[in-house]
Amino acid sequence: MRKYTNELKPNEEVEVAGWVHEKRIHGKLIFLVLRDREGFVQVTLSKKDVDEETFKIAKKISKESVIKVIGIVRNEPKAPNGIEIVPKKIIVLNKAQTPLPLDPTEKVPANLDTRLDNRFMDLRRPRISAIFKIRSKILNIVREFFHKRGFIEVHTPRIIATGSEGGTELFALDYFGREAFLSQSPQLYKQMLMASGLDKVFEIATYFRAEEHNTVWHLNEITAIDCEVAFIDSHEDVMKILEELVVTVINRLNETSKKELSILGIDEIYVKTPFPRISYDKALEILNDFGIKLKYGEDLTTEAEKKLYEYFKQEGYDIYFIKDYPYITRPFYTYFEGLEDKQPEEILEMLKENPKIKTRSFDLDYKGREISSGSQRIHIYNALVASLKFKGLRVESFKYYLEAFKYGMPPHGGFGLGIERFLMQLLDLKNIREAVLFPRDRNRLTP
Ligand code: AMO
Repeated sequence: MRKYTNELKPNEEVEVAGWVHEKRIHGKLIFLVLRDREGFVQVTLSKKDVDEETFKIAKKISKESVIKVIGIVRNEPKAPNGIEIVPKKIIVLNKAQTPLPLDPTEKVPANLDTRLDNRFMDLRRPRISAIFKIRSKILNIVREFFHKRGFIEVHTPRIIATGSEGGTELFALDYFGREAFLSQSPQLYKQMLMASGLDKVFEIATYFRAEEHNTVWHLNEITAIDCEVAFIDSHEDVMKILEELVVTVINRLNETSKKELSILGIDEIYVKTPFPRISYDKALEILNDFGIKLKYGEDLTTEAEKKLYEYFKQEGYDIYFIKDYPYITRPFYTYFEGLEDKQPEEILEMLKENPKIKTRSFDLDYKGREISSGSQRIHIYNALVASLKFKGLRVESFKYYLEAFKYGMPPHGGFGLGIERFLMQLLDLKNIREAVLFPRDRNRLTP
């Protein structure tokens, strides 16, 4: 049975398999360093211990070739992890060509583009694979978190007929002669499910965003954690779930991913709770004091977000909520006060008079970047129709969605938390592309 390099004990006969990370020849001695998913082990061949054939194989083998080694584990204080394998047999499973496109030992540095072009090879670097082990762990913790609280995991369509987050960010496609789009969010579906009685749902979903931005902070294909909960009193209930989720992820990572975090140079991820909650109005006041003047109703700029982080950092907070945004900065489905028992025309009038009316919405910022947004949603049919009209959207296109609001839709709310942005801030990655195996941005369609 094959063992990983972190499972080896002295004096056992073992079989290990992996890549030739390093090869050093010193006359009658050859050292191979075999690398597998879990680490490294030195394979030591001395002419007097191994047969001629095995010695020849080791001498000839190119770096990054895939090999299987059968041999005895020995204590060796001089070896990197205190043990070595004296091989009985080395089998070359596949020879690597030379020269290599990238150096997995990281002795030769490579820029991000070269690394992403050769991602399969880049991932052989322990520092890089650690990011994805942590990503997998996060998803596990998230699933556990939601299941424990009675949420149901769902999957909503990725091919959709109408967008939810604003018309300019959709990738169009031909769906048997009809216009369709790649989903930019499960928003409309998770809301419709609130009328189904499923009550509390979550989804780990891929979003497609046809955004033109080409920054270290934007992707065109992302994965996010979405949740939706019925029978809430306000957006505060949703913020509480989001805060608990983020804190749980951080605490559990600190407990269970020590090895991967330490490979990335992180001792412990820091989180101070409870997360502060400030209103959009208050954020504008703080920014004003910092000399940043935003027009009321304008979204926070990158510079403004950075300044706000400076403000919270003084108190030791890395993560904080900004809430109660004005209506004009939020999507059409966001709840605001005073919608009960009104005709669509009355609500339209209300919005025209005050388009900056406060909504029950929030963003969660982590070290100066938005990682999640959410809100209580409008659950009243007439109000939703008015809001669609006010935002200049065609009510007809949302007919299938609006139906769910006619026959018993409870008050509800939820959030979307981008995994890549979360991971980027958690691990202090410089570029969001580091947090995706095969990123999709404006220029990158392969690999
Ligand atoms: P929003 O559009 O804010 O909200 O998206 C939710 C979260 O998804 C991530 N995200 C992105 N990450 C990288 N690159 C992008 N281009 C990108 N766009 C979004 C962010 C963001 O916070 N339906 C609402 C959520 C809700 O209210 O439930 C929505 O989609 O982390």
